[in-house]
Amino acid sequence: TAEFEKRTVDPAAAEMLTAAGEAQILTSWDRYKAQQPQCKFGLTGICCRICIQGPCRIIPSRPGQDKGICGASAYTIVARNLVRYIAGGASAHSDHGREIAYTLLHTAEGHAKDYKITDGKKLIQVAEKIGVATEGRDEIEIAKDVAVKALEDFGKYDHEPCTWLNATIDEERRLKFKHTNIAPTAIDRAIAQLLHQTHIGTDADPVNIIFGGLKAALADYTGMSLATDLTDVLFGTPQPVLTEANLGVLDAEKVNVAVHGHNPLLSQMVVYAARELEKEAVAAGAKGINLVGICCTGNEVLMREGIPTASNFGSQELVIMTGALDAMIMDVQCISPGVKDLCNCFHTMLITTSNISKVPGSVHIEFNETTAMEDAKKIVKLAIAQYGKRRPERVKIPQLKKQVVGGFSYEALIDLFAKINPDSPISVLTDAIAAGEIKGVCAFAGCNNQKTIHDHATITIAKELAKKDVFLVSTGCAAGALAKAGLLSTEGVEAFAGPGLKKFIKRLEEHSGLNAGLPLVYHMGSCVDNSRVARLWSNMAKNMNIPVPQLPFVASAPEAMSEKSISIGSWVITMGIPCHVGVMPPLEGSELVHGVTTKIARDVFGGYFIFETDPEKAAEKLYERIEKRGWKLRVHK
Ligand code: NFS
Ligand code: SF4
Repeated sequence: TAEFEKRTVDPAAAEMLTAAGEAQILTSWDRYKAQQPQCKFGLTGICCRICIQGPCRIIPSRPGQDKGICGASAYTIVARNLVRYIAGGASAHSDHGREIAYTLLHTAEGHAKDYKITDGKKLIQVAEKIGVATEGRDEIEIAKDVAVKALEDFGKYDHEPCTWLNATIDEERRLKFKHTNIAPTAIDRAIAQLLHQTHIGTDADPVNIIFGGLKAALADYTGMSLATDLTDVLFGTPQPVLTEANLGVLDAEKVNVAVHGHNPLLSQMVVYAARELEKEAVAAGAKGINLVGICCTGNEVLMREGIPTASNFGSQELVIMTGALDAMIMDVQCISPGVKDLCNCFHTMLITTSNISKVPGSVHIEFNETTAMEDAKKIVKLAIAQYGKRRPERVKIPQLKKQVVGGFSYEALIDLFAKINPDSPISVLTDAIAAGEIKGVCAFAGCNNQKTIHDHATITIAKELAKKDVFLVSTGCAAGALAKAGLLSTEGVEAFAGPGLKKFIKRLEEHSGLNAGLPLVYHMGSCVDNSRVARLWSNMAKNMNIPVPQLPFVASAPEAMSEKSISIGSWVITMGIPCHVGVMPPLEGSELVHGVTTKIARDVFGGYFIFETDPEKAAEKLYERIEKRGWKLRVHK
């Protein structure tokens, strides 16, 4: 298995890769290899295909080829390519948010009978935050107004910044975004404008293009903030929950169903449907239904329902490789079409549910909010029927899984801190930083990327920073990597926390009143839930009476892959947070653009990108940033 050790550090994935190799089944690891060498023009961002005179590829030293046919310079091309990723990411996140907002609206209007307002307290908090009246009003009325406000953020026509943006940032950032003209007034407008701005012959100024990109990135932030808020209203705000992660969560004796994708409107209904159909699974000869999660919709149901995680993005095909998965239910985003090839090798049924997300050869059951429960049941019944087609001799589940303590929404973290300091919960964290017990906070986010060893960088950096007493939180597929490595469990604290961090966590644990120990890293949810992370740093800064850019808080996307990860990283830096990215995005073709993202951004916003592909060095750089900011704070006290 020496060869496979270089592909992943996840032992269960390694076992399945060996099995795939023996069965000559190709996975994304093989396809990555087949793509080598990847084109240098593309890798460095100097291939332009924005108009069909292209592709234009830039060779700076060759006269005539140092510009595109239209005369676009390398810096224009690199900047345009980069920000178009942001447009893609912001579209994906915010469209997901829009669907949640519509469902809340239709729930309030009585057209989506299977949904309800689960967290009325959160609804009131959100209403107050965005200026919707609550006094003496019905939940339903408030919910309707909140939903309308959310939908207005997509297309309102006044010139005020988006409501969810304005309501969640401090005065210092409000002015900063105003002066740099990057506060979006409507999400859709910011994205459309960015596509316009980067059309051939519109904007050639790389700095202006990047600022247009940042506006769309803040639109991304707006979309995900409202998505998190309204999802909590519909399905409940996550509370600490005990579960497990890795392929060992599959159960050979049960109907195994995976929810894969992003939108909890579907996965949450599947959870309810599976509970109701337990008996039918038993009638089909199974011991019940075992629901597992993949990617961010998995994170959504892990956070709220304790559904175990089977894999993150990188190892999604390998869940099917176990031969024990009866159905994979997908909605939107990050579902590799390659899963269908694996399904063809086994009995697994791939069920698509969204009219914008289909895979040839799979079963399509359109999921509608008006018939949500009915649709979810139909889907789960298909999975139960599929169980009978499983070939037991082909079932091979790696017996590997780790305990996970998840469910740390911002509210759950605050509740935890409140056990120690009920008057000012967040002070528990900021006091520990001021005292030097913990050095600061690092938030892990993002994906897996075949350009890196699966899960390796995320785990390495987390361990290094834990050792140095940095408090760690995580979202997305990074949380999946940490979960599978046992870092979202108390086992992780014993093994990797430095003395200060251990003391801090143990103190929380003593007061927690939970019957499970606390984890090393705090799982804050899916990628849209990076809005929870932003809430954490905003309130820390407020409590410490400093602007966010002075806070010893850093972010890291060690295995960034998707357009969404680029849009998130971009708003993270505008908020004043240094953000490490462990994969080189295509911008080395322009020193100027590279400089803007790593240096100019620092001068303007206080946040900036740190590109570092070596995880050990990345950990050092992140720690250095935390140290420097923490030191300044302590000196000025
Ligand atoms: Ni985030 Fe989640 Fe995973 Fe990356 Fe994809 S699932 S929304 S984009 S790959 S972390
Ligand atoms: Fe080439 Fe300009 Fe067209 Fe890009 S926009 S493909 S650089 S001609």
